[in-house]
Amino acid sequence: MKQVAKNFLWGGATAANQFEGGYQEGGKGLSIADVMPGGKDRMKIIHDPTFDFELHDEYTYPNHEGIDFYHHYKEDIALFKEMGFKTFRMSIAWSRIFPNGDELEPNEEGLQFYDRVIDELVAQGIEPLVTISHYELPLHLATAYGGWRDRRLVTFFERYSRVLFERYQGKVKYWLTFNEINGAQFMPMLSLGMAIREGDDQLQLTYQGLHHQLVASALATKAAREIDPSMQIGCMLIAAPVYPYSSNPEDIWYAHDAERMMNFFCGDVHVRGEYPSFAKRFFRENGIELVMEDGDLETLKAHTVDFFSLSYYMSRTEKAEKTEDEAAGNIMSGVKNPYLKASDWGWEIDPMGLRVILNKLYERYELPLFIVENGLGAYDKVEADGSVHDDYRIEYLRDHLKAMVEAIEDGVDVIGYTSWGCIDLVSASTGEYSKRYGFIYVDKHDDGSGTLERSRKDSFFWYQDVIQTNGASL
Ligand code: BGP
Repeated sequence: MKQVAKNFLWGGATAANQFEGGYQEGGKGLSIADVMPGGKDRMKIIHDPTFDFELHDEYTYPNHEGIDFYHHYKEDIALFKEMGFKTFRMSIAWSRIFPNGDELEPNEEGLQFYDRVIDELVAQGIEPLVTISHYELPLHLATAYGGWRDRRLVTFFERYSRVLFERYQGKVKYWLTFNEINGAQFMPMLSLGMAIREGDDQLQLTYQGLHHQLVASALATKAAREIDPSMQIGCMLIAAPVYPYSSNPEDIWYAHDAERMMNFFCGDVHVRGEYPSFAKRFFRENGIELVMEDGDLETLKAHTVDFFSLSYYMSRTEKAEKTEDEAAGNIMSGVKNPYLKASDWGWEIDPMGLRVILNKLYERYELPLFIVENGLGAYDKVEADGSVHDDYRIEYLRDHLKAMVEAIEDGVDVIGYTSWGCIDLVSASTGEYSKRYGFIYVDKHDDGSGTLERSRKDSFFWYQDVIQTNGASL
């Protein structure tokens, strides 16, 4: 039986804005996630760069309550422990620590909440894996500064990161700077907190904003090394192989170009410390001129990441000449792949794609890889006795974990796996509760009803077994 390394980091992943709730407790300010409505307009708004970042009476806001981890954290961590988690990926809500984002001093009450959570994890022997920014920019930075278009956010982010590193040194070893940083290329509004106004050059501003984030990430990495050199800082990208639809050389080139723009554009800056040549050509041909400060290029070069983390949900298939027949993807879409089935939300299921992209990333970067998101969003049915028979989720996860094990056999250094939404939470793209990923069911529904009671799905026991046998039971 194939197993993974003894110290492999099995666990689950979450993001503050999608599960904490308590959106105005403990002095927290509003974040951009707090103005994302639930319901059918969510997806439209995420892709609408002209969004106004305001609360509207006609909408509901599921992120305000999430699943109330804010008050249930002890119970939830106990369940993670019961499953055998070695690690737990969480994010810190920037607006709990700096309610407006631009203050000089942090909000002590916000820090105390994370003290409690992190201390509880450490007490339970679970290694915290912390994302510093996961689609939850303080709202004030979006409305008063225009989000990451403004260079001053680099300083605010660095200040915020330093506060976290100082507070949690000795307790948190693994850090991720920006969740899915390459998401900026597909949905600048959510990733960069940046609305596009009349007269704006969207492409220029997107890559300028991304440059600011990349510099901010490098400066945070520098800060971590100054404060506690044993910290491990990772980048985090949405990763996917991009397949050519056919053997037509035009399709092959198109897919190759799309693949490197998606995976290696930010990856190269994070790992190699420089913009790749294809990025420079892209800038040239699209009239993009990055405004840099003296020392930016040196900063990027000097403070590269220790490991590479990724989310993987699906592969992408591209053809040079597109038909109407498009697949609905996770923030990026290609054409439908005739060999793949899709989830209820149209996300194509492709375990082999995980093996492919892990190999590609490792061959290029030779850094430890950490899969920090993967999973199946599905409708669950609760039986009369309270059980949830989620064999579809087990099948998805088993197939992906098997592909991961194959990649490890190929020689890829994968150090951990945290399944996305290990406890049911609010979907980022649809704002639904009913798009569930968890091993733990939470009684909370799209109309806002529910007791918030937690219960174990079949997948809970399955994953417990996988962890206990260190992958041998797969
Ligand atoms: C990733 C995000 C997560 C998460 C996940 C699943 O892109 O980092 O925040 O939500 O996708 O997506 P969704 O919630 O839209 O199903």
